[in-house]
Amino acid sequence: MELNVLGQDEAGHAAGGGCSAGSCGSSDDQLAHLPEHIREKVHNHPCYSEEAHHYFARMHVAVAPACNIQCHYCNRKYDCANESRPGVVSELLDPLQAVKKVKAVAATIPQMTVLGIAGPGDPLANPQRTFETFRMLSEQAPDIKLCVSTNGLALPDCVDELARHNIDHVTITINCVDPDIGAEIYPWIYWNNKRVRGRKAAKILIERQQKGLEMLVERGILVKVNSVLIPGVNDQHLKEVSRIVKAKGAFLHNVMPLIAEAEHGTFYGVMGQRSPEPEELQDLQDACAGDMNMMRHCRQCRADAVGLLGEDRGDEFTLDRIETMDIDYEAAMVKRAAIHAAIKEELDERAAKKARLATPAGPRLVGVADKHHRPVLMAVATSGGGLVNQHFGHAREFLVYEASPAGVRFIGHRKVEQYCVGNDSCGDKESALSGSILALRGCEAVLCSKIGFEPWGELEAAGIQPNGEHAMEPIEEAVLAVYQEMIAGGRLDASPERTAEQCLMA
Ligand code: CLF
Ligand code: SF4
Repeated sequence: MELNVLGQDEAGHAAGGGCSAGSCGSSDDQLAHLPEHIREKVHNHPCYSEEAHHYFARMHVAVAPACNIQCHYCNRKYDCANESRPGVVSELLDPLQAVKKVKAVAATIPQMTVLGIAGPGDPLANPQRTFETFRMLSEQAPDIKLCVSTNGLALPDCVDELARHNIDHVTITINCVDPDIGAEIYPWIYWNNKRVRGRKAAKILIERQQKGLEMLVERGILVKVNSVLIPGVNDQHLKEVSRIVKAKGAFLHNVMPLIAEAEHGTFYGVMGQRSPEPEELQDLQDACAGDMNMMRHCRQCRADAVGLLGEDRGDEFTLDRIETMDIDYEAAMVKRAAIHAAIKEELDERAAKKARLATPAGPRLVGVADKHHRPVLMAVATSGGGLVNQHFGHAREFLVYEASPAGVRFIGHRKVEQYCVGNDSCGDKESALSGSILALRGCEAVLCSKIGFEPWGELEAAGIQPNGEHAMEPIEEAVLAVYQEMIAGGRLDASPERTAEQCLMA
């Protein structure tokens, strides 16, 4: 079957998945200033480059069951396909099974560029299984980038081994740099064959994380820092974390919301610790953004996630299914290289177009409005490729963009229950729609390829204007166009002496 750059067949069915896109701290514009060798490392990594995550997929293999610390937000389960959060997997794999699965996925989803090991425990607390997997993959599938995510406790002991296997993307989860705060997040660590508790444990962990970060930066390995935003625990403190990790050379900071539900059985879930509201997360990300590049498109993937960020195609690659697949990886690499080249061409074209639009001679993408026009949040339904290309009823998440006189920027995503699930159960539909309206609070428009009469009316009544006029257009251009329409329609707080047309030409 012929695949286009999105891995879609001629009928438009998403062989590469049904996810989404957005703009994060490492969007195309922010990559432009980077040295060539760094751009080369991040341009097709869906987590390190916002632009890349419109096109490229990642996968995780769950080869690392054990952990050497306990976090109050974690409860590792092995058989819960309905949960989507770090630490949860359906099948634990040994290294041989993992390599087979990676090759099967890479051959089926050619835009999968990155293999990450992220659990369900800590990869570096399982060094034999983790490095055996990396070793085999670097030999058998050299076209795949290798990536690892760790709590950092064992990191200083593993940096040389990571460098040996050409692993040039490492994520360290750093929730604090203050042991008193750490003692509220980590009840214990396992250190030198002993369980260490409280402040002393947190102090050791923090020192190991910071040392590991410094060692990786020294070796030129790109480091992303993940931090879990825990309201009332480290919310005020994370700006300091951001400042310090940036000063030490971390490439990107990813502040993620705490997931704490009683049914997950975590300490925080059971104790009723609340998760942050989207506005709290955005405010903190904005506050940290002054210090460093922020990632805003993280989907808090499962430890066995497969596909574009936000989608999970793991069911297509269960152990029994991959056993039946006959993979010719040499041939797959040829096809993968062709698709990667086509994606690169498309990305270059988009970047060139964006640059043209930003010149004084053309209509400007930024600075389109009078400074008196207030910012507007808009939700977008997309199935990838950076386009407004998804039916409202098919969306499982919406991307949220802010349009303002300063331009268009990605804010984050909001998960929803799919409205159209192929049955006529009005009760289900009603509750899915009211859930979506609640999730989209604060947004004034929702852009999608199509939308039914019924949800249209209810969204409008809730103050969210549905818009299907920009189907198949690039997201940022569509958001900008709707913002301009709002200005022209007098819906924003415009300066009375200037028309929208004048603002656009300004
Ligand atoms: Fe996986 Fe993490 Fe590598 Fe990405 S995920 S190990 S850096 S390949 Fe990405 Fe998923 Fe967020 Fe992680 S969206 S949870 S940041
Ligand atoms: Fe769970 Fe990861 Fe924390 Fe270990 S480091 S307890 S696996 S969240």
